[in-house]
Amino acid sequence: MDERVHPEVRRIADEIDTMEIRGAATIADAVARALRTQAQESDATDPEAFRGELRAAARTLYETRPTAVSLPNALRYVLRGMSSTTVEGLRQNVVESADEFCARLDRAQADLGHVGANRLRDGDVIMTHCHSTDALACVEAAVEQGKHIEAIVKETRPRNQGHITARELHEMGVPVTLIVDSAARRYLNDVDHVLVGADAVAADGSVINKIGTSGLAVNARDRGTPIMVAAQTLKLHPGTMTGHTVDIEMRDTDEVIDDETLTELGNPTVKNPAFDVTPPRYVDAIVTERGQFPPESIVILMRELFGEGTTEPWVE
Ligand code: RUB
Repeated sequence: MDERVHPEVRRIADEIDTMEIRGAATIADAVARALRTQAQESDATDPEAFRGELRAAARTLYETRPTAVSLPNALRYVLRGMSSTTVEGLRQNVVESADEFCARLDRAQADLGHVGANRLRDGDVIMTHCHSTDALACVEAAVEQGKHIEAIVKETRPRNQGHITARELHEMGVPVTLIVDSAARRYLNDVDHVLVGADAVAADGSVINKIGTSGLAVNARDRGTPIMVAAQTLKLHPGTMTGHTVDIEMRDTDEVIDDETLTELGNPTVKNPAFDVTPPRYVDAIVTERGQFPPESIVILMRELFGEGTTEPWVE
């Protein structure tokens, strides 16, 4: 562990690792705030030492979870704000960039919510997978417009993030039916939209989201149920424009089964991928704060936002 990294930054990195802080947008917000803390608490005496500390903090945060591109996108946004030639100036740069990033994130989610709400009609039933603040922003905006929305919520094994979704929908006044993941196809006939979030969106329009999203999308397409992905532009993966693939996180097997049961079963191999890739042909619309896009045309927005790729700012 790099000694230059502030204990508060390490604590946030640990909480991302253990998923106390989770979900792509929430992770992005947390890492921007962590860099802010590193800058505020830094006792570096020269600009190069200050920059080195910030890069070390960014690397620690970067190495927590590999799939949500919002994490490196947030680090990039904050670090690229460092333009001053003095320590005090750099500190100010980081604080301002981090604050601006978090404010933009909140605004983008609210704007995206209104775009997504326009796809939902009064009386619609949605089916959700995992817990996505971008997806829930669409439901919240629809409810605020006076629409009655009901939800069928998949529990989302192994970590049951569907429980968080169920609670938050209940708090919005949305009637919830909770189902086990394998019951999704059974209930798709009762559903007007599948509504999910994204950890990353690739240049070809593929959507990387919680494991099980792709199976749900294939089933939904088979039943003719539209699939809507709520993903603010922070989820667009710039590296995929130049052929990089998205790393799918493999998590501990103890999330799936405890050691005692595993032994009883004769120690089978257990695999626990956290995310999967839904090809663009199974997605009807990607809803962003900049409007809604058919997945195949998301690359146009990516070119506009990112231009040509550059090296990551936390690389020395
Ligand atoms: C969370 C997940 C969410 C996306 C989008 O996975 O897959 O659908 O991160 O969330 P995990 P948001 O629980 O493993 O982090 O819309 O809040 O960014």
